[in-house]
Amino acid sequence: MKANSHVSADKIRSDFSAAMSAMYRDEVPAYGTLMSLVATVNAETLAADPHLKDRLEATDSLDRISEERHGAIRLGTREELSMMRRVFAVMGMYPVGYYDLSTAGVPVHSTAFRPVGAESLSRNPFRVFTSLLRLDLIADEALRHEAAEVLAARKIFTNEAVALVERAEYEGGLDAADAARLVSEVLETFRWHDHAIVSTDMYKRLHDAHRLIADVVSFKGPHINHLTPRTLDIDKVQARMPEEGIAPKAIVEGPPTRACPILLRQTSFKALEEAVSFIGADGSWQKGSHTARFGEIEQRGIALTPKGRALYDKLLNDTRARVRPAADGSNAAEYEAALADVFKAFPDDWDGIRKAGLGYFSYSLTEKGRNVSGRRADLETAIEAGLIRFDPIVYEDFLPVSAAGIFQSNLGDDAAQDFVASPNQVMFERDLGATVLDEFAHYAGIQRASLEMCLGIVNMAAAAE
Ligand code: OOG
Ligand code: NI
Repeated sequence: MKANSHVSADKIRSDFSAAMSAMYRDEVPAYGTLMSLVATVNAETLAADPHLKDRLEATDSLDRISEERHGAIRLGTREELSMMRRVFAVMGMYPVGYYDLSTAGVPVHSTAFRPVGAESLSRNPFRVFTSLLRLDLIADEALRHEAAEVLAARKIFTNEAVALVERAEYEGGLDAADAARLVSEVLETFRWHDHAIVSTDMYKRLHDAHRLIADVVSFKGPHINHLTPRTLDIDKVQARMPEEGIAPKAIVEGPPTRACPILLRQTSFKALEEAVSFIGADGSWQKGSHTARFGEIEQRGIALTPKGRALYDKLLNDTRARVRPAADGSNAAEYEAALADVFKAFPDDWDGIRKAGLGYFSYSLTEKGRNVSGRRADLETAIEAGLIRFDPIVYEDFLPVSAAGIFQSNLGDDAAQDFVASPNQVMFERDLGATVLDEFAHYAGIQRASLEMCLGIVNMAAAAE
């Protein structure tokens, strides 16, 4: 097949995220309500701030502002994880970052499959936070074996999906018809199944070990557990959820509201209790329920350097030492006040963040810089002379503490449980069949390349004088 008849990975990803969105809205009506609320608030925010509108018009496509930015799934075996990696690669999504959630009482470790590179991100930024269950963290040996057996017997990908992925790998891409088939075949993997593959009794035992284990092991496939559109005003959406009849989690995860947003703020509505049938002792179906699926929203800010991230982590810990947010929301206002107060220690102007080495920036030449002549300049001189400008690089990844907060509120707030912290990136990468991209190195690389380009041009011009 000629390579030029292949559709781009970006297009397959866009089609896939659109298909997933339609399926999820259909399966979880409250999610559709959240989507409409987000669209309304985004429209209001834009109408109230023409400056914001101009800025977004220049950098993002406005018509896609309220679309999904991410979703999440939880896998059971290494075979599932490595196949998922191959599926996402066809969609231009690659594993970035390693997240150990055992520290937060959740027996999984994770990565984010996402587009890498400004152009792919701007075409469609959809990513999937993908967790792998760690049966090694389950104390009950008998249960561990049973769970492993159930997982080994299930098949989460259709034969057609696997065949299409193999074709894409072999031929370097897919034509339009195959790409469309891949999207619909892969969608099957993420679909909800209201008939479990375990008995009521086993579900209960899995659930008692950890609710998340029951969620991963009991079903035919790794149903998408949430989707997350982008909001321009997360506080407003959080405040208005109850008016729309959906119950938000107690607090917005992540940093406080700021003039210069950092990292990622996110919140969700609580997972819904859904009817599920389990296999009865006599082979008939028994009615029961399961709680897993929810809707989330996110607002992103600047990517932080290791130094900035360490400061963020410290301030978040300090806040939580002062006020521990209660699951029922009873001290949410107090927590928010403490968060805002503690985070005063984090500079809240772009140049302050830059000069303190806390965030990553992309440098570019100004109009004046493009027509530069004269003396050689170092970066600070060139910025002061108005030759070079800097813009924050958006954080495209996730935050383990926030992720744990999201997991926790959606697993039921009584599910908090302690595991010994045991990050195992080596094991994760072996199971994945690839290494994950280091997010810090990646942002640093973008910053460095932009800087070298600018200084190169400024100083080349000076040298030519
Ligand atoms: C994933 C939670 C992580 C986020 O936004 O931090 C996540 C899960 O619940 O499976 O999506
Ligand atoms: Ni999420």
